[in-house]
Amino acid sequence: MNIIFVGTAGSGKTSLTNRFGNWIQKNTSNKISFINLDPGCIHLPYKCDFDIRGYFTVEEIMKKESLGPSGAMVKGAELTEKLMNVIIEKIDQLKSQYVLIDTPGQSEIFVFQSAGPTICDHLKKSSQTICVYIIDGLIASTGTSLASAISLSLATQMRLGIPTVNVLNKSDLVKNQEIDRMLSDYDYMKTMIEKEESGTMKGLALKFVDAAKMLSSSQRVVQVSSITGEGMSQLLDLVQESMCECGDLS
Ligand SMILES: Nc1nc2c(ncn2[C@@H]2O[C@H](COP(=O)(O)OP(=O)(O)OP(=O)(O)O)[C@@H](O)[C@H]2O)c(=O)[nH]1
Ligand SMILES: [Mg+2]
Repeated sequence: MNIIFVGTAGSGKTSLTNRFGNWIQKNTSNKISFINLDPGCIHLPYKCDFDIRGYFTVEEIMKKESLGPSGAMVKGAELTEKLMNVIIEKIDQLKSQYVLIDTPGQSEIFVFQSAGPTICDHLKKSSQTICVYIIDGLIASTGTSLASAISLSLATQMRLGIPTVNVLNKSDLVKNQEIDRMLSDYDYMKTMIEKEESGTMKGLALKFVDAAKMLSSSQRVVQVSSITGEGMSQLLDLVQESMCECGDLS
């Protein structure tokens, strides 16, 4: 199974890839592998089985092509797509039960350039492939902010065409009962939005939640912390359940 970690810049993709991978290694007998598809990162907490930086880095592209950081990331996505056969072959050779794939800093690079959808399309042909969409707990604490984060997750699912589960990361920093209840019950999230908003904003946020209820691979959002390790077992359950229920979305 391939598990692709996607989320906004700094949401905790790299930390969760590492923590979740280590948790699976310690608590199950399954073989895991780590893949880094972020050419812009400097430090990684895990040892890669495949590292895109072995082929190019954002820094190199910036110098060579006289580009700024975002332009270089876009160029990096194009180069990644060209390497797709190498990446897919490497993943197939690993023969791991869980292949954890870390993606570039800004999620729009992986999701909205063609590299991400193309890679997912090929990965899902050889093995079950799922996206873990990471919501940054620090920027999503009200019903409305959660609804807008969920809208990004839905857009990600639409682009990548694979089952997508939502996690709220950094739970060590954002624990409260309202969030707990909203994440386990979309109807309660709607009740909170009714209280927080009025007019068009309310209507829009409520529609996002309805879409999530209808389309999400799971009716719940698991809370995780890459610092304390909270939620790793629940995340594995969520990933497995969603794969069984959804299969391929195409
Ligand atoms: N408290 C807390 N901090 C976290 C958690 N996960 C990540 N962080 C912190 O958030 C920051 C960003 O984490 P990364 O794992 O690098 O996030 P990322 O999404 O890979 O970042 P980019 O690839 O640069 O977009 C770091 O300072 C992490 O230590 C968490 O669960 N709890
Ligand atoms: Mg990262």
